[in-house]
Amino acid sequence: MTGQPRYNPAMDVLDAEFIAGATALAQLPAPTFAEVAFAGRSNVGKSSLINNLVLRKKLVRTSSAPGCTRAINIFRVRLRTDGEEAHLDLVDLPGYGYAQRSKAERKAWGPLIEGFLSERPGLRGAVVIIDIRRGVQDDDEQLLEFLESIGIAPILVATKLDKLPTSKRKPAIAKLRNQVGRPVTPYSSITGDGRDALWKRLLQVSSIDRPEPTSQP
Ligand SMILES: Nc1nc2c(ncn2[C@@H]2O[C@H](COP(=O)(O)OP(=O)(O)O)[C@@H](O)[C@H]2O)c(=O)[nH]1
Ligand SMILES: [Mg+2]
Repeated sequence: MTGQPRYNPAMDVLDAEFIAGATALAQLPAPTFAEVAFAGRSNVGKSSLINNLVLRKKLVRTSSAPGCTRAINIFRVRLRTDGEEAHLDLVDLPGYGYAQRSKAERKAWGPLIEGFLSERPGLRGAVVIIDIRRGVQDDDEQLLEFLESIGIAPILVATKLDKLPTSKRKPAIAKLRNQVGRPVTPYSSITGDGRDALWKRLLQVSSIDRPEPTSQP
C-alpha cells in the first residue's frame, strides 16, 4: 500500500478482498478468521465506513439509492499490527429500516440479521452504525435490545460527522452517548475521522491486539 497515508503506525491494512455474499445463512462459508459484523439502517453509510476502514474506495459497493444491499457480504482484511500479520473478516449485514420496501421483504431481513448475529460461530463483535444527525431510531433501538439479549456489547459508531458544522459535533455526540448509555465513536468516511479509534476497538474485540497462544489440539 505504498503511497497510502499511514493513519496508525502500529497497524497497517495490507490487503482486503471480497470473500462471499449470501442471502441465506446456510449459503455462507464456515468462518475461518475472527469476524466483526456491521449493521445499520439502509443508507446510513455502512459500506462507505467499511471502505474507509480498509482504505479502499470501491471494495464495498455504495449507493445513493437506499436499500440496495439485501445480502450478507464478507470481506477479508489482512493486516499487520506490531509486526505480526493477522486476518479479520468484516461482515456487511443488510441495511434495515427502509420503509419503501414491501413488508414481506422487510420481515425476511430481521431473521437474516438476527440469525447471523446469534448463530455465527466466531463472531467477535457487532458495530452498530448511526447517522450522527439522526440519532438512534426505533429500529436501531430494536437491534441494540436484540444484541443485549444475546450478550453482545455493540460497538457504536456515529457516522457522517463531516455533515455537521464543527460547533454542533460535540453536543450531538454527547446527546447520542446519553441516549444509548455507552461509548460512541464519531466517524466520517470522507475525512477518516474516527478511523484509528474504531480500528483499536475492532482489534480489541477480535483479540488481534493480544494474540492468544497457539494451542495444539
Ligand atoms: N458526507 C458523508 N457522506 C457519507 C458518509 N458515509 C456515507 N456517505 C454517503 O451516504 C450514502 C450512503 O452510503 P452507503 O455507504 O452506501 O450506505 P449503506 O447503505 O449504509 O451501505 C452515499 O451517498 C455515501 O456517499 C460520510 O461519512 N460522510
Ligand atoms: Mg451498503
